[in-house]
Amino acid sequence: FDWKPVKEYQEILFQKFDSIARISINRPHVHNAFTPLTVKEMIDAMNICRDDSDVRVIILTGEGGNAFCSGGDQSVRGHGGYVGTDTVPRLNVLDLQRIIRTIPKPVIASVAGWAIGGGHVLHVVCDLTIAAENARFGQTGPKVGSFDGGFGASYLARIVGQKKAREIWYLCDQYDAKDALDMGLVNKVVPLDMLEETTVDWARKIIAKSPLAIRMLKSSFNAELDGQAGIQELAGNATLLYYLSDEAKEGKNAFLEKRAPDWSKYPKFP
Ligand code: 2NE
Repeated sequence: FDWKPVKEYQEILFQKFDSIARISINRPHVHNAFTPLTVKEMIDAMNICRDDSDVRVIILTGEGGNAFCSGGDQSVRGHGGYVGTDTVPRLNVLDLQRIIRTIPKPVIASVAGWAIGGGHVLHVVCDLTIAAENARFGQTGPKVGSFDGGFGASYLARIVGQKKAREIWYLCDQYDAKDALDMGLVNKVVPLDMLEETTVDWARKIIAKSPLAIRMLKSSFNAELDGQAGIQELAGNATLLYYLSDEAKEGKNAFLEKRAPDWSKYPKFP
């Protein structure tokens, strides 16, 4: 595929091709563990994707073929979080999770090799996951002195069920691609050399659908689970649609023209 760089970063690649954005962690020497900078760069790329109306689907992946992401880089884990050059301890991957969750475009995790720890949670929060046959999944938190009780626990439990989610966290076992498919943790398993092609194929199938319908569906799936924040997201989309209507424009125009709005001409539905 003719991926074209969108912006240069230190720890990720950010490319685009045919309305598909590709954000890839580029730290294969540590199985694509993330630092605060990796996460900051991913957030920046996601924000660019949000504003770029030509981007319809985002692929999240990792360089090298051996790892999607191995979670937080333990070598920069300090007192209270992961520490970057600014010396501030952070858990900014939680901000990234929320952006993946709420960006009004589908995010597909394309997983080759390890998706472990905080890296596993990243694929969990993506809308869809395509796994290569060499993919291996699991949480390590309780082994290395960490845990993610947010989407990493509650949304995981929504996907695989309470018993399985507790098993994944309490035992910290590793699961291969077939195990993951069997428990509904991934959507499809393909040979490694078909991973990118299949992921792009799925992205293209989504792109062929109504953008607003896909946007409304993503926020609707979230709304059921995300409480007030989920309702806000869905309601924001309702407001967007309302702003497109003549009825809403009449309200604004009447205010600016200092007259009473005339709602009589707009259709009322049963
Ligand atoms: C992923 C796994 C099981 C792979 O094992 P293996 O044997 O195939 O590879 P190896 O030799 O362990 O890893 C290759 C190199 O990558 C580094 C290793 O230290 C090693 O470096 P060298 O010895 O060659 O110099 N590496 C791998 N993962 C790393 C990491 N996360 N941080 C720093 N360096 C890493 C095995 O590597 C493994 O278990 N990795 C650790 C997974 C892990 O525990 N991640 C953190 C979980 S906590 C978290 O992510 C988190 C959270 O819970 C809450 C909020 C935010 C983050």
